[in-house]
Amino acid sequence: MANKLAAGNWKMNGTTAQLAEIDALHKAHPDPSVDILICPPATLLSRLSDATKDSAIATGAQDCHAHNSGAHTGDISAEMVKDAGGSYVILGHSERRTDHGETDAIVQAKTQAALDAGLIAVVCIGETEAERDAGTTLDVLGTQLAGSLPDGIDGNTVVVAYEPVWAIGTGRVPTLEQIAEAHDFMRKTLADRFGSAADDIALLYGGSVKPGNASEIFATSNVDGALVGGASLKAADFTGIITAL
Ligand code: G2H
Repeated sequence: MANKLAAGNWKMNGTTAQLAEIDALHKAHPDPSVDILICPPATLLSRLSDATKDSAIATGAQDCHAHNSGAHTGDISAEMVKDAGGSYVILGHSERRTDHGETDAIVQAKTQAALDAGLIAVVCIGETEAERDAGTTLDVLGTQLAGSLPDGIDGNTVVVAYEPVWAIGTGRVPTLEQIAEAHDFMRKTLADRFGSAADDIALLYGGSVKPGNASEIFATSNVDGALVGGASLKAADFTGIITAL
């Protein structure tokens, strides 16, 4: 298995002043055995990539279009992410699925575009609170995995993030048993479809990860890292999470 991955998703937060947190992150000398990724708003990707290019911190976008170019006002393509210095792209985040009506088929097409451009796709899945209450969590995760991932992927091209929708930005975190159940299910589902190529696909947990809960989450079965929103905005918090990995 590759290094653990600490991925920061800045969401729609940060203007140029936010780049100071990267200086602070560099100065904190985070654990070199942990891969670090920051996905800022698209407006900061080029500058952030320049600021991190001689460091171990990778950068990425929070979305890309399924096409490389064309009349798609407001969108950016995977090639543009790559050109701006990014090496990853988050796809299918629940906020994209909810706010922009992204279906599994759209996420799959975007993932294929990302792979074609040479990016690593961080594909997000997760159940709503109603789905968990109805006892359909694993069915939902299975459907999202089947529909969102293209054929032919492996650990060099895709990372999967489990983000229960009800845990995102809420401060609520699943029990360790619930996280383990979801991650064990994802590992088996990926192995059933992709065989040994899936062995190295990193499985991230995301949803209200903080320095104070990171250690126990990272010690959970089949958790290979975290996708972190709010706590990635401050270098001190993010360093605390990296240190816990
Ligand atoms: C889940 C996560 C980052 P937060 O969306 O993807 O955000 O850590 O703020 O819950």
